[in-house]
Amino acid sequence: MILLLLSVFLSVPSLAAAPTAKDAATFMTRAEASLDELGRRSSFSSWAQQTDINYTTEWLASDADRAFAAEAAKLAHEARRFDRLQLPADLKRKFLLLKLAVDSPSPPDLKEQKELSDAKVWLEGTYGKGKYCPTPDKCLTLDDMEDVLKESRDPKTLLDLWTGWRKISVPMRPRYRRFVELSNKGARDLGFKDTADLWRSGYDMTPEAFSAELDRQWLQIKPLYEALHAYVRRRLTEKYGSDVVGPDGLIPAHLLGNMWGQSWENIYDLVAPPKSKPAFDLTERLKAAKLDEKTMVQYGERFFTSMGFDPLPATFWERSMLTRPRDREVVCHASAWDVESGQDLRIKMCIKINAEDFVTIHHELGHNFYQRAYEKQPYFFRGSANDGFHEALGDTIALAVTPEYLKEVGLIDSVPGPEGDIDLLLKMALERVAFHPFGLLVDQWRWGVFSGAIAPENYNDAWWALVKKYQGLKPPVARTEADFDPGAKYHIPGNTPYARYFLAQLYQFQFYRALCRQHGHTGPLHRCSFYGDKAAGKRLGDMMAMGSSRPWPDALEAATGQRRMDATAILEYFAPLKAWLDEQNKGQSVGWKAD
Ligand code: X8Z
Ligand code: ZN
Repeated sequence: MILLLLSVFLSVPSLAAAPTAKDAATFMTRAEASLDELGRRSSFSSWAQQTDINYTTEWLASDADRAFAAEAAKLAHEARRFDRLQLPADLKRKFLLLKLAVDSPSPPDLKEQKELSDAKVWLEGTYGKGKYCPTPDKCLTLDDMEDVLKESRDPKTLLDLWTGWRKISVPMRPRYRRFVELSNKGARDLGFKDTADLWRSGYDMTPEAFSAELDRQWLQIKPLYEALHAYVRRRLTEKYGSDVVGPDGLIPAHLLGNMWGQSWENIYDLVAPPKSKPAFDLTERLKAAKLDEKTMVQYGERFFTSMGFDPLPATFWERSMLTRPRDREVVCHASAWDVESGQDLRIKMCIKINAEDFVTIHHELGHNFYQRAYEKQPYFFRGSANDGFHEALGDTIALAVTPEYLKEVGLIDSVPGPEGDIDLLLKMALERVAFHPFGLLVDQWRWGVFSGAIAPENYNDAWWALVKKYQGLKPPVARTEADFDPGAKYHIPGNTPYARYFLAQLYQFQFYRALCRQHGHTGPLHRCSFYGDKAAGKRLGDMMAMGSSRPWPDALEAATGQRRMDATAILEYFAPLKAWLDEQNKGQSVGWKAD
């Protein structure tokens, strides 16, 4: 009798408070529809703001950002009632992705939500508008300065630009500090320890395991980086004199041809193997071929279409921003957009005709082709397996931009023989191996900032301690806490997580090696191109179409047969260079004083 009563009681819907898996699925359908709609508005507003920074577009972008973030937080709260249910794996995954939907989550208070979105938009806009004015009538944009950094070998000029650019971030400090507080409030409200805990929760393992995994990978690559660092340090000392590099072994950060010392390919001429005669200079070849910004992008597109991907839509060419407009302020830092779920793909870039931007174009198009590949997935699965996959895709293609490929498409006349291998590998190492420690340290800093391990009073010191530890670089002049040097790197004011680029460095070589093996390439790995290989395209495309529907090891396996992140592909690629560097470094000190 009691049992009977109980079952009658439980079957009355209004009293049966416990939700079912079906309720959870219905809730999720509504949540996806709502975020899809608000996300679209936010993307359009953000595009308008980043391609024309002014009071009105900033207002609109902030408003749409707040609306999206507030809705995501509200839904994540409501979703808690399904926490204890046994749900099918894909639905469970969507609930996790809902909690991770916003990188700087909304605090509960409306006023603070607005303050957070305003701070975000202001920080990014301040970076975008940033200029250094050496004289009152002459102001330089970042891209103006980058042109000089690439070419100039005058330490005074380099130092002036290096310090000049870092003036733009000084006013960011108080607002960044407040941004961190508000974002952490939002993260805690969702049940995370802080924003760093949230950021590290998107990798199908615990945040602690994720950090440990990155450290492990770095240890594998570190000897290669240190060999490159020691070699470059010696050559820079030869060029600039023995007082340039002190007894600590650290390289001054302004001499590396890049504003952040994150990649060093622009000083290739200074460090090229002594007797080598490089077969070609891609920048010079691109200029000689009279390429303009659009044709540069078309070369990139053609690589993808040769592998069987559909051409970019006509709207890509109509709506992308390929050059810096003269009549308005914009955020020039390159990005790829999917404002309308795979239908309206665009890039935003201030393209220069040079080798560095040729690679960046492939990088950005990788994002676009990825976005289109997963467009049919439900809202929460329209993403990559983890954020490192998105960053790796275009870089994988750029690895296949070999001399053999460049000859095939008519950009160079002859392919250097095996005697050119070290030159080619050194160039590539300056571009990619030099990047590893930077890829790691940016979020080491941010995780510390969000967790409170790095106090606001130490923002700058902590940054330079990490640069020293990982990159073995030092600021060319004394820095103080009146500076805010992290803010002079886009991803800090732009609030873009950075560990993704470190992951991408590993994944791209794993993808590349797997595609080369499938392609039947024998010979040294760095001479492999899969231009025109539709089977390689299908292999990548199948993985891309999975979106974020499966844990990342499943996606990695689909593309490579491997389920783990693995540095052996990079080490294999650079093995001949490592042997050469070790030979060059014989009898020289390698590494630097840690403190
Ligand atoms: O920010 C980017 C891309 C856009 S996702 C241009 N990259 C990082 C950087 O510039 O710092 C690509 C390499 C690393
Ligand atoms: Zn990217």
